[in-house]
Amino acid sequence: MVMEGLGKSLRGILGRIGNASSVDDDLINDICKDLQRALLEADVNVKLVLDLTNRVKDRAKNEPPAAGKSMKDHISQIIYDEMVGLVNNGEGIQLKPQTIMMVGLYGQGKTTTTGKLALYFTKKNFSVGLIGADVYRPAALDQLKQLGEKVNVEVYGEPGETDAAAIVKRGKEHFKDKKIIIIDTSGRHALEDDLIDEIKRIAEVAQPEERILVLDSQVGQQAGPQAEAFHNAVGVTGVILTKMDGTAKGGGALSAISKTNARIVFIGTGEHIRDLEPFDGRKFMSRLFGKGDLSALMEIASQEIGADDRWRRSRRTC
Ligand SMILES: Nc1nc2c(ncn2[C@@H]2O[C@H](COP(=O)(O)OP(=O)(O)OP(=O)(O)O)[C@@H](O)[C@H]2O)c(=O)[nH]1
Ligand SMILES: [Mg+2]
Repeated sequence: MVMEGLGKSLRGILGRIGNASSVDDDLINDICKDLQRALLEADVNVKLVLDLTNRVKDRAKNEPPAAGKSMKDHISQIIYDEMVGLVNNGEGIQLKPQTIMMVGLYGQGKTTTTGKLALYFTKKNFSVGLIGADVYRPAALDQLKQLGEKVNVEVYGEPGETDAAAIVKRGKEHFKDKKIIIIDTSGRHALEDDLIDEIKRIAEVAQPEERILVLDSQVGQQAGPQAEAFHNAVGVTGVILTKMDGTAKGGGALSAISKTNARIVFIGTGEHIRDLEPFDGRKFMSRLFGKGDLSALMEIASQEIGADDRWRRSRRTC
């Protein structure tokens, strides 16, 4: 899978730095090329990729390593920091009255995450109402109602009604005194025109401040086109990456945020209603790079080059 390939490529880049006999222009240029290739293959926007590698080169050239750090450590740290910067591209969800619309393909975790968000906002002392606008799957409303009961939040739904936008219109009216309204929408196995039409109509009626793309962390190279289609339809403002409790590293999120310019706001870490964590770019990147690899590599790298030599050599790079 391409996205797991990203983690592998990133680990390969750190490995290449660790194994190099010295840090010089050629090495920096080569690893920047590897980094470009890895990110472009992961569907990250060309401009973002070029900006990132230019910053890596610039910093490698102009920033001295911290005391006691080898050039290898230094370069690895710069790459890691810049990758964190790529995913840390905005604030979390604001704690203010608002309407939040969930979108995403079938089974990504929209309904579960709607329940989790309801709990999150009630804990912050907001009144919350949930609207069940999935008219596609018959059991969807019951699933949402069960979640609503768990967190003591009212769910508005109209069994039998097939017009999702009409439900949302009446649901918003019903919840006019609630501070937070969250709309659960239906999914499909693949991107289909009727789904896109439906969410467009819902967004028109609901005027949601947040349009959240719910993305399963296992989604690989399809993450980019999916995100793009939802973004073209409703303008995605945020991404929630679900099922991060599994083995997937969530590299697809990079393409999703690259296509939408949205930020990742939360990650889902389990099936339970409490399993929602604010997104942490450093944690995410450590996982993508492969836990422990960075610090282990830095330890090896730091033993190889003498401290006095480092800064002098670094000035010759790039
Ligand atoms: N392990 C794990 N499972 C999750 C997480 N989020 C959702 N799930 C599970 O994923 C499955 C699908 O979740 P739903 O919330 O029904 O997904 P959906 O996007 O609403 O699906 P549709 O409405 O059918 O499009 C369920 O079995 C959830 O329990 C998560 O963060 N971790
Ligand atoms: Mg659902």
